[in-house]
Amino acid sequence: MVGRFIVADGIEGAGKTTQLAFMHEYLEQAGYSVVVTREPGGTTLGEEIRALLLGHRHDGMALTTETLLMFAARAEHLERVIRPALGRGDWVLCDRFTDATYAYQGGGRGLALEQIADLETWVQGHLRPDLTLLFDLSVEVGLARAGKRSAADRFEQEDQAFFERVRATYWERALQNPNRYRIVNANQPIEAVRREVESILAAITL
Ligand code: Z5A
Repeated sequence: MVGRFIVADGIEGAGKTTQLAFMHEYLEQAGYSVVVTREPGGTTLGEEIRALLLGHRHDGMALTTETLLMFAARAEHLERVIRPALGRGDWVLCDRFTDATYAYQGGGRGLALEQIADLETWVQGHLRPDLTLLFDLSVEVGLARAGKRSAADRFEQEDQAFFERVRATYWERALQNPNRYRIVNANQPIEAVRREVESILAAITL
């Protein structure tokens, strides 16, 4: 069996984590062996890097440092989790991946996209997701959903303009790679989003 690498991405509060749980259930019921993971994180070292990236101990961290830490966590994740799972024929469902680096460090913070592309090639070689579900919704709704949770992390404290740039960058990438992306309207009730996601999964598991 050939494994597939599927990523859920989008702005803050888009409902990725909620929908990944449904995707996991759907694929397991269809008989696939599934690994669910996330970025930054997914390994012991990656989760420690995540704490450095999201916490406030290093507010004002240089953009280069932030980007390299994202890719350091990703290198570990690829080596220990993603490549071995795909090698076994498992399906990998990942909450965020390199599109988030383009969107947040590139679009949001202004790092040149070519520099991110260089790191992507170095760390990933030819590996890219087979499919990326972009959960799209207005920044206002996303921030309102996320705001109902715990205190803001280092990314969540950014302003609306930052998240508008992040969202625009996801859209640009999706439009440039239409074969790899499916845009999901995340501005609907959970059950309606779930139905859209299930129809995408049904089409690729035929
Ligand atoms: N980051 C980066 O900068 N560069 C990178 O390369 C990578 C990441 C990989 C952590 O990501 C941060 O890392 C992220 C970008 C940065 N920061 N930001 N912003 P994360 O994915 O762990 O954190 P997150 O985006 O903050 O996740 P999130 O807010 O938890 O979003 P979500 O997973 O998309 O949403 P959710 O947890 O499923 O739902 C949020 C709430 O909304 C929850 O109460 C749900 O019950 C509710 N919800 C969900 N769907 C709906 C619908 N349809 N209607 C109403 N309410 C809903």
